Amino acid sequence: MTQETAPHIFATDQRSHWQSAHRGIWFLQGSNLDAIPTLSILTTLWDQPRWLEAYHLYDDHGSELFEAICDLPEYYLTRTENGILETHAKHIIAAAPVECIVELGAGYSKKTIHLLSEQAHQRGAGIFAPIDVSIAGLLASQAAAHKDFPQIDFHGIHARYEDGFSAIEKSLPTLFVFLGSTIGNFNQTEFPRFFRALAAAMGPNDYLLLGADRVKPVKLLEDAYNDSRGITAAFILNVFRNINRLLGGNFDLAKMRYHSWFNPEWQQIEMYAVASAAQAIRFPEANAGFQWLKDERILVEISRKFDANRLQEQLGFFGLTPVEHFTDPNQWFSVLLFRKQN
Ligand code: AVJ
Repeated sequence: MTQETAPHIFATDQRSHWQSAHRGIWFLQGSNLDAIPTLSILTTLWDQPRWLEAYHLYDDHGSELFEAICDLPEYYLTRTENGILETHAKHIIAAAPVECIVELGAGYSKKTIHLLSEQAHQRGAGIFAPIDVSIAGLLASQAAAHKDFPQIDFHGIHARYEDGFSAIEKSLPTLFVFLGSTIGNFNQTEFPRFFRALAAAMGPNDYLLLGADRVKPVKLLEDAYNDSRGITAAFILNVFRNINRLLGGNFDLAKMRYHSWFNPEWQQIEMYAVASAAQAIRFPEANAGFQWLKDERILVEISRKFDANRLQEQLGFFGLTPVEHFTDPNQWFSVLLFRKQN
């Protein structure tokens, strides 16, 4: 363990709780990110309908499959959002006079590079602090950022989003960045909880840049989540391999299939695993089990689609004022800039 002192990106009363395991990578003392999430998995699997938290999709193989999804011709999201940021990064950074960029989710994506590059160009200095539960992702971002932006200070935050953003010093002018329409994964309970916590963590000089996928013709939406190469299906069903590994379960991937559709009332893509034959699911280590009946569905992931204006109004109730709305020529995706109300 290196004896580095936690930097001033952390609030004074938080600083003593953050330690570095690798130079420039910080973690919260006592938070165990490696604990096996047995209860979180079992409680949702016993719910009706049975469902899973999207979080479990991203083991190593799942993360690779998601990278492959981003390159699919049908998956317009990544490409479209990247185009918006490439076109407007200059304007975004000019409109948000900050010292620090905190990104929720690591990755050293093309999208982030547009922002960092403008920060370096317009201000000649800055801090980049990605928050992620993957240490490998943070180390990769760190190596790349050091090389490309030596004038930008890197502080990786190895934590859950909420633990990470709540620790940021409120008087440090910060742009929080949450891209990729990851907010689409939040259900009706998680969504307000997340924004309440984020808004409470933001100081009076802070901004939020949010990527949100929009409602659009159903065919475009459904194709994006049911690609012809079957990569989305593999990504969704892989969660059961991960759960077998984490909990010693016996899900049989050969006896399930992928099904997804756009639910028009809830304005969300719902991604299911459907049992193609009955399976007796057992978790011997937890002394638990259930019958997964033929044709019964487990909801593995949702991806909500948004109306940009309504989303702006809704976030207003959390004290976030819309500053700018950036979109693509088709209006398929929105990148929204908000300012925290004083
Ligand atoms: C990472 C949540 C933005 O909802 O589009 C892609 C995940 N799942 N294809 C999305 C996903 C299946 C993705 N997000």
